[in-house]
Amino acid sequence: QQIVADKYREVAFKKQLIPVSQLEQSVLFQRETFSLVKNLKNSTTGIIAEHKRRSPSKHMINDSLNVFDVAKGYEKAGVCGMSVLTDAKYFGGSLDDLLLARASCNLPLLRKEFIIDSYQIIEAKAYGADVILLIAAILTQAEIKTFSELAQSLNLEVLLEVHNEEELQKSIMPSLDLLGVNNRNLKTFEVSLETSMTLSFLIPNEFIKVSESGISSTGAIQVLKPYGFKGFLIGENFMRSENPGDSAAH
Ligand code: IGP
Repeated sequence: QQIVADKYREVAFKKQLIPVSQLEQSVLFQRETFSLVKNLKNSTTGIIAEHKRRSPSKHMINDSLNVFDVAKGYEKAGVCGMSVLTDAKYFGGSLDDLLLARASCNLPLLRKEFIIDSYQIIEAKAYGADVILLIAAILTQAEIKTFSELAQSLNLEVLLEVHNEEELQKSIMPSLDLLGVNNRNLKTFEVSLETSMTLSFLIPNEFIKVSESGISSTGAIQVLKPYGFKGFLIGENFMRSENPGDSAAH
């Protein structure tokens, strides 16, 4: 909840600095977006590879890499999409990271952010994202509806993240594209792949199922596939490597 409070302040400040009208005029805002859904449907591996320098649970992961190279490496490895953390305070990311990733590759890019305001969705597109993340734990049903419909109108895809059944039940709506189960409990930081397995049965088939966090082996992917998961969001496991693209390639 501290993160959410920080985000409200951050957005209020940014709105004054760069108004929406200015974001909407940017070249990237006008471009055609890439589809993560399409890539995942056509893939046998389903990997969404993340750029993450650090996290509140693991502190430093890897600070010595250049996003541009990481994005190139992931693209070369043939992943379906890339996730870029843009939160500075807790994850050491930035919108510049997103811009650099956009300049470096043609992968669908997910803006990994705590979205609590429409402004961040316009911003996501203006900085090169194709997909936005909405976290059910921090949003009301009405907010999920407003934000996902806005994203849809901008041709951005929506990955909605849940961690339990209650979050899932309140969130299911047609304006979502991908449903992600976060195996990490954001309050305790505990990770369990069981979360994905249990919730998989409750996710309607029209959504692409994504399993997020704590996936550290191809074995884990093989375990999750029979539960209908098409996407696997992996951060730390790749970022610990000196060359994340090489890790993502096996
Ligand atoms: C990646 P991991 O355990 O492979 O590094 O996890 C990703 O799932 C994780 O970074 C994440 C996240 C989030 C980060 C999932 N949901 C919400 C910040 C906010």
